Amino acid sequence: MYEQMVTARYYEEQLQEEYLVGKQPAFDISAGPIPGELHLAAGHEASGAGVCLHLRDDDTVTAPHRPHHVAIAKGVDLKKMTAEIFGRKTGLCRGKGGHMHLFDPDVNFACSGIIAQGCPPAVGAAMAAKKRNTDSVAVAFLGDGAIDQGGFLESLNLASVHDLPVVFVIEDNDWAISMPKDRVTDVEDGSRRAWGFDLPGERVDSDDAVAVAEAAGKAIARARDGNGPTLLEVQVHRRMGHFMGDAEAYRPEADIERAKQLDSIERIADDLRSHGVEDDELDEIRERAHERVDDAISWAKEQPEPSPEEAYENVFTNPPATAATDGGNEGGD
Ligand SMILES: Cc1ncc(C[n+]2csc(CCOP(=O)(O)OP(=O)(O)O)c2C)c(N)n1
Ligand SMILES: [Mg+2]
Repeated sequence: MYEQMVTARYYEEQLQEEYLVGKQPAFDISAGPIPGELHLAAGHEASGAGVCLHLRDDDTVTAPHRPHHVAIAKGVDLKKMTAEIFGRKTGLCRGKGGHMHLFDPDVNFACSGIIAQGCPPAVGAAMAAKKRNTDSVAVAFLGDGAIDQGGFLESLNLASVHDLPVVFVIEDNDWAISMPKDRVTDVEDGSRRAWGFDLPGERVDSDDAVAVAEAAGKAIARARDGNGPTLLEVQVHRRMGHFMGDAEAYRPEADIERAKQLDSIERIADDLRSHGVEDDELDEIRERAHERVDDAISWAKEQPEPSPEEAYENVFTNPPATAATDGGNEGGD
């Protein structure tokens, strides 16, 4: 878990630098090597590492718009994922998805920028696993801002009534963009949503990867053993703005400071030390993680960009009639 967590943190620190290239002084979201939005998950690492520790490649994971820590812990190909984020042709989705739309069929991972969108497909994957008589499970990650969405609530119901092997993991970072949680819901503990669907619900009230791993271990074993779904909520903290370029004028300084102090990585490192792991060993793990990230980023930056003609391949539309060229598709519908 420590290795996954330091990989994710360092990965995002590097992406942060790359992202800012060419975007300043006046913030231009489309400029630079990483065009578009970028939502960093620094401060969420305990949740991805603690849950995915129990998963196999054939288990399915869906994540929301803040996906990197989960993707890394699930074992998504780091090179192809980075190429995707840089919009390169060899990326997971040929450079068309970007950082919110990563899809890796080798490890059954997908994410989406639409809030709560990952819940119905996770239920579908769980239903498929059950019908095929396998012991694969599915996990849907979502944010606290998604717990009032219909897609989530309907997924809980379907999972419950069909006893499906699926676990829902709410990452509660107290914020949905600039909206504090208590202004949009009266349910302080999101795992209580489970009660209305006759499911077990549990909240892990700290950024503690070991506590997450314990709660997730029980929930995933329950799903794998054919005993149905569970809803977990994990307290995490958003160390950054909602996305890169967010000035966070709405956020009290003390809250930003608090998020930085509650560092799950420091916490797990202290845990490991108290169990006799030497600093040298931790350094070795960190160095190995950094090397892997540096390799992935330099590989991705050398990859070719897709050609403009490829824009209409593998999508559900044809080029507009005005864009038709010789031998091209004259559709427009
Ligand atoms: C269905 C839908 N509504 C609104 C948005 C715009 N939006 C993007 S992120 C976000 C807030 C998400 O908050 P939360 O689920 O708590 O995740 P966090 O960003 O805190 O990790 C919203 C409303 C969206 N992407 N999809
Ligand atoms: Mg949130």
